[in-house]
Amino acid sequence: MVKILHAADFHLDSPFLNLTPEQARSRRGEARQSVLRLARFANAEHVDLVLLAGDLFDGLNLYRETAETLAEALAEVEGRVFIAPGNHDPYDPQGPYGTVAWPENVHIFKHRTMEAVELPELDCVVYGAAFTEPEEHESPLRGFRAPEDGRTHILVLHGDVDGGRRYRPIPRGELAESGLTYAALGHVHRFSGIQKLWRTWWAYPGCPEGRGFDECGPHGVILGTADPSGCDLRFVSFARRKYEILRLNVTGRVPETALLDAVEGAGTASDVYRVIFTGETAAGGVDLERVRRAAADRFYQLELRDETRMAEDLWQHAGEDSLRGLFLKELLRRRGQASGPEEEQRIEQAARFGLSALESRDL
Ligand SMILES: [Mn+2]
Repeated sequence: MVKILHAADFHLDSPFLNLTPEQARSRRGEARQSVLRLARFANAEHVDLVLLAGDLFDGLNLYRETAETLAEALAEVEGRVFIAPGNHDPYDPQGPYGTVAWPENVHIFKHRTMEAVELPELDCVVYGAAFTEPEEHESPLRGFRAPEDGRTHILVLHGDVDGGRRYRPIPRGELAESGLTYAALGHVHRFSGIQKLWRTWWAYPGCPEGRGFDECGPHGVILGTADPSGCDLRFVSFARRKYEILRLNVTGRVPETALLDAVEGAGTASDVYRVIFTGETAAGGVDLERVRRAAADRFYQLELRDETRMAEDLWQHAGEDSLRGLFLKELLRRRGQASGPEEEQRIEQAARFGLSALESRDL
């Protein structure tokens, strides 16, 4: 039985979206730290093999210290480490995989064709291949078949199970016929679930940290055991910060109270939140600055959006014999002829600005 930890798509030195430049810099530092955290976690779990399925670096023009930090962190791993470079960090003799002094326990796959590393002490063979260019159109699994010899056969590979041809297509049929015990894949940024095709288990762990609102929810790594008779694997949440999008209907509620109630006890201080207010509000809409003052310290970063509609009863003043009535009547007419939701939204905005202006003049 082999104990494994499978991770991928660190994308170290990513630009990080939706953060201030200082926060982005600090997050790049955290990302490097998280590799050290991963190494220590592997040791605490007595892992034999750490399988890193590519895109560890976001690009090859990375900060040199990032690759060195990764090498130092991986040197702490008591088990063996296997790296299969991906489309963002293809193997290049002049690049970080070729030039940094990687510790002895780290094996980096360097070729686009399949290579096998035998580990007799574990009764195990680890296979892998690298991207050597930003695109690879061939599957190294074509015609591949691991022998049925009572050993555990593990693959580490960056590629695309259900995608197009550009980033190394991995046909499901080839996985099913591979005879592999486990295929530790990388490329897809969201945990795939632990999958099985015929006798071969496979999974994408996703990236261990979300990097933007397109990578919301839990992120982590895969931990467990592999054995010729099967695998016992589970997802372990590992992200230090989560990205979340919260839609909050504030009809009849004070927006900052609604927000504080919604996250009460949720431990959001490390998380990046986008809060979208919906529902109906008074003419002025949501006072986002006031919400920010009341709630910003509950989050690492808080982004606020007002997508509320003006309360329907405000439009009822459209019948009045007053400047406000005439103004609303004209906007109602235009709203009736609006070409789509975008124009309706603009008319809504116009009504809000107009009404606040008129109200403050006390007509
Ligand atoms: Mn990729």
